[in-house]
Amino acid sequence: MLQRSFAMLAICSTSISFAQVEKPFAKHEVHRITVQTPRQLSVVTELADNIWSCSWGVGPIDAQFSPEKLPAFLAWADQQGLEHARLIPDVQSLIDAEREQIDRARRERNVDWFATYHTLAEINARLDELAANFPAFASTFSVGQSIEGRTIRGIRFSAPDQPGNPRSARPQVMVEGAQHAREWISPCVNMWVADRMLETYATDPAIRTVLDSVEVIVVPVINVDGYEYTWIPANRLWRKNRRNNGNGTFGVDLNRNWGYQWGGEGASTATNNDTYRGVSGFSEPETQVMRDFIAAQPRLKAHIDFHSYSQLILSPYAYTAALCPDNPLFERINTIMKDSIYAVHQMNYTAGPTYTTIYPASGAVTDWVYGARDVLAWGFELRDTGQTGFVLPAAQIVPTCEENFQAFLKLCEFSARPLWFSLTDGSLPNRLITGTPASFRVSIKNGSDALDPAGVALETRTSPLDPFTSTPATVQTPGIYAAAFPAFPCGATAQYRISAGTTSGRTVYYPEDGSLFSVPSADSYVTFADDMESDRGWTVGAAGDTATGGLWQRADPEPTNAQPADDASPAGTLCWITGAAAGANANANDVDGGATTLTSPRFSALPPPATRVLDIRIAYARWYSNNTGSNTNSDSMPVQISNDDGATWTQLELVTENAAKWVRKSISLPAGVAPTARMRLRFIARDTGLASTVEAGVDDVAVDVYGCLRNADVNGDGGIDGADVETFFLAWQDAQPIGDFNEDGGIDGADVEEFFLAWEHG
Ligand code: 0X9
Ligand code: ZN
Repeated sequence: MLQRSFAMLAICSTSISFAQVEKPFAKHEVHRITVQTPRQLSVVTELADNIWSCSWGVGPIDAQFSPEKLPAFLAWADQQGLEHARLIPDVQSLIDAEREQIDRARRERNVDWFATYHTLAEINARLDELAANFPAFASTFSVGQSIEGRTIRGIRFSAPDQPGNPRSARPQVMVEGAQHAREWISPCVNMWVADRMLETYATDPAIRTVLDSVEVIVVPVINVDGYEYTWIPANRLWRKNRRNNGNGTFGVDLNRNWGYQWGGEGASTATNNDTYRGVSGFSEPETQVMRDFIAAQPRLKAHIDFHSYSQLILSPYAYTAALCPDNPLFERINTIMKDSIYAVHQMNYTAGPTYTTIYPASGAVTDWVYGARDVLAWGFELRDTGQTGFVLPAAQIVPTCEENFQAFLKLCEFSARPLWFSLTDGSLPNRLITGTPASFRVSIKNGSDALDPAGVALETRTSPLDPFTSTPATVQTPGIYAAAFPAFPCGATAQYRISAGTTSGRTVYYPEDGSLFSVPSADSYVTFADDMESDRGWTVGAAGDTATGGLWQRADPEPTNAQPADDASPAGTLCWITGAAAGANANANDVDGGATTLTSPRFSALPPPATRVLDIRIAYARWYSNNTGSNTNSDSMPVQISNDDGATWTQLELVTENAAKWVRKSISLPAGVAPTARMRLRFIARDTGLASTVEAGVDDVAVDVYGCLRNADVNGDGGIDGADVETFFLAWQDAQPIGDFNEDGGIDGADVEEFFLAWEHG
């Protein structure tokens, strides 16, 4: 065995045999620690040998400890009552296994390029090979030089010119990777993008469509010096570039060095820190040449910066919690990409704005690409979720590439669209209320074409047989267009779409796939509404309640990290809350010792007479928190409805979501619960089993019956008159279907009563 490894060393001089080097990370453990205070965060940073997740705040953080440093950490964590779990028992064994796998793959011939990890030289050789194999499609380029003088290289490719479709007019999509040296899976995914698109263009119609419509630009390794450095096993976990900071420390975090909002939150001024931002924005040659390269791409529409690990899809901004102007568009594409990843290997990637989804980070590439260049930009965190972290086993290279390639393809499809539509309100209207004006708002951003702002309209119809009615849309705020829905008869379902003209004379539609949105129209009857500003007769306490603290009270809540600072209503201050006072900490006035039940006063959910009910909705705003302190997520809050004054209850939902905000729910009355005039709603906040921090709130309860007055025009002649009375009574006597006017399955006196009520209404 030893001999064999010496033999390998002789053949393959660039490889460093794992047997020859020391084992600097032997028995190093990685722990996930949930830090609760900034002080705890800085203690963890001091006690750890290396931070794996460069988090700048409270919450989970992954940190590596040597056997020498581990005992001090464990003792301190116990003393602080800090939650922590061991993710990796021995970092060295992962690195050793990785090295053995690389050596093995090199010994075997004809192994797939993606079966193992590759050096910078191998990556560059593969770029040249691809360009040589597909000269009509691909060419390599040099971005510029690193601080140690290495060349940052890339490849660009698209289908050759076609009639009316020259390459020079196609939108561009860019991917890049390895700003962070140790995140080895990142270059793999970049290389997969180039490899798969070029190799399968001829045989895969989906790839053909994409490469006929966009140009792809790939820069697999930005931090060339750092990447090369990590191929020495003892440096495997290096993150930054290799700048000599002149004080004995090395490296600037390239993803903190981009010059848009540089120097803000989530970056360090300390040269030895893994998130050291550099002396100024774009102080590093690597970010300078990348900046100039990106700025020189005239039709760049979308950009992905690949990192690892955590399985995240991160949209701007990273430097602030404020949502970026195109957040609705990002959310739409985030969901499309997330779903396309999941479809491949059922892997969950969490998507959202960077600041809130991972942590604050200023000087990140995505903020510059989006903020300074107005190009849609993402940071992806690839596999895994901490089981192996940066040292992802080679067996996961292909599946990771496969799933992220699908997200990339979706982004290419999106980039090729003439205009980008998204819902400014996050979702479609789920109902139009007759007599209440409603408008549809949509955000439109230029994609590969440009919008003609005068040419935006809402097109509606109620039947496929009808022509569309067009209502012009007007600009609300830049990029956001609104158009009023015309009036629809109660019970009709409106079908609609947005049409938009482009400056090049095209008309494009949203939905883009030729389908239509639809929304039912109904009358609305609010039978109960309470914003909790006055005492409407809610009661606290029910049989079985044993809570000893944190009982429900109607109050203005005091903020903690588990409890809101305000009620939910736009106007007003009061809500129902478990233990309104903040106390010494979040755990001081939460629910303790069992359940506390909040029960509504009696209310009606009955429709007005002669109404055909389409839906009955129970709406409320709720707060729930069970993810601070110890034994997180060990509790839940049932929300239940009764139609017999509280004798029996049916569950509407079991709340476990720690949303950290008020969540508005609107839930249909379950089919098995008939509406009565003796309805009640209740919320059971509880701390059961393991003691944990539970805070709950309720506000803005409303009960809405949606329906339409039954149509007394039973003979269908368009008028409501004596002839309808005659038709109804004949049908009623003969037990014909029309006689069951209230549609309850029987023909009886109630039908007569409802018919006359409806008839009188006209
Ligand atoms: O801290 C970072 O730079 C990234 N996480 S990592 O663990 N790979 O270091 C996240 C930053 C978000 N990425 C981009 N905005 N590009
Ligand atoms: Zn990274």
